[in-house]
Amino acid sequence: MKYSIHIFSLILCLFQSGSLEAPPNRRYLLYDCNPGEGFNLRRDVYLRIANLLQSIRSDKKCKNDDWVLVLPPWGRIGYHWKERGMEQSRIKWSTFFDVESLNKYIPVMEYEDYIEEVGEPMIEEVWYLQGYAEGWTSGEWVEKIHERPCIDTLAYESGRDGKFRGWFWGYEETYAKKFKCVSVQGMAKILVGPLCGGNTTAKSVMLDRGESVLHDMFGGINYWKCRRSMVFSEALRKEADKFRMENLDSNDEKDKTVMPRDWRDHKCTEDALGGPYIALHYRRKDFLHVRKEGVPSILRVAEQLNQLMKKYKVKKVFVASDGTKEEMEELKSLVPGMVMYTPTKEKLKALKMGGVAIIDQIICSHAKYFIGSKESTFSFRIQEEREIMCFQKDTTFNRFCGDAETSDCEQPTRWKIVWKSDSEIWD
Ligand SMILES: Nc1nc2c(ncn2[C@@H]2O[C@H](COP(=O)(O)OP(=O)(O)OP(=O)(O)O)[C@@H](O)[C@H]2O)c(=O)[nH]1
Ligand SMILES: *[C@@H]1O[C@H](CO)[C@@H](O)[C@H](O)[C@H]1NC(C)=O
Repeated sequence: MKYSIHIFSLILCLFQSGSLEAPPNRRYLLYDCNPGEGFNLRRDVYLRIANLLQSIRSDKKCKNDDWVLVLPPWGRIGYHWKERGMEQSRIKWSTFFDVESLNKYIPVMEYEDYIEEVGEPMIEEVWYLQGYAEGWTSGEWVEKIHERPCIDTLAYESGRDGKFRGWFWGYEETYAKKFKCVSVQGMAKILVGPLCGGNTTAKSVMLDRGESVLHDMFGGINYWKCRRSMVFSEALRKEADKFRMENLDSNDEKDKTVMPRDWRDHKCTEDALGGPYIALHYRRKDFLHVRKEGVPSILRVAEQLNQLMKKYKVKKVFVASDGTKEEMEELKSLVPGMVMYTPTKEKLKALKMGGVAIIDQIICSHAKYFIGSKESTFSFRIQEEREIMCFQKDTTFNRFCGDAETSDCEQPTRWKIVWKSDSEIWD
């Protein structure tokens, strides 16, 4: 009796450790971005590539293939995630996002599951997306795509074994069998033809510099469907909710921001109210140099925050910022009602830069009134989150004017959600 149980669990074990069975017509789309791109722009590139996958899956030429998107692990991306002494590589998407929710829009998988399914850390082809060496020749913008010689120095090198090595998210064993440069000018959809039998029969293709292609339809139905599927991970939502509850007297029932378990079931039937606080995303650091005119001084911000708190009859203002400790202390001295999310060292290590950024974004997105920073993708993502939760436009698309600007400076524009069906938009 005892024996048979052991043998049984041994067999089970063998089954579980062997590589997972993939359907025979499975094909994998992988992608990455320029290492300099930050977290919030990368979230935008996900939408473009996810919708490319969606187009591939609904294209007749590809109907015999079962394409899946492999999620590029997070790491020390951009200029901001380089914190010393913090382990930040090979971070799974599930650390930040609810992968089950992503899967309700298109099939996705984590990179490590890909390796397991394929049986080795190998990608058949890497296509390095680039522009055209000659630029725009005719002056007229036309969509085009061609295999071309590489313009930049190679980011991938082939070794004596004929394998291409490069940056694969810190997975040093990973290699590619083939590498080429592809000049492209156009929307993501332009890749459907070449990927669907036109130029390759490879089972796995990675598009590097994925940010080179544009949205098929910015703000269209698929843009928003895909955006809504990017639900944050449960752990991060819980942490943010706990903070709202304990520090801002805010919870979803009271604030009318309850979201269904399945994002596909959500509709805007009434406006969200938000918690009894206003929120500010105050982007500083490099913006103090590169976007100087759009960044208001601490003094000016303090004045306006105090006015807004009166106007909205609240005692608290939540501030998310990449400013220094000194800058934030100065602001706090002028705005006593100011609250920030400041994790302990240990917690920061566990959450990583991305987790803290998301928690800040969740708290900002639940405020009664939100003010962002000019041209910050970090602020854009908060505005989208509020659009999705059915906040009124004028509580969401705001920014403070820079000190040298007039007080009627241009405000951010709204990205309107379209709830209609695809065909109605295209007709
Ligand atoms: N926690 C937190 N981090 C922030 C905040 N503002 C900026 N950051 C950090 O700085 C980075 C800057 O934004 P990124 O999204 O990386 O870069 P980006 O896409 O160029 O965004 P912008 O430069 O804001 O347009 C974020 O990823 C965060 O790590 C903030 O309010 N809170
Ligand atoms: C696809 O193949 C055609 C014909 O060989 C070639 O002209 C074109 O540049 C290729 N495109 C891509 C994206 O590889």
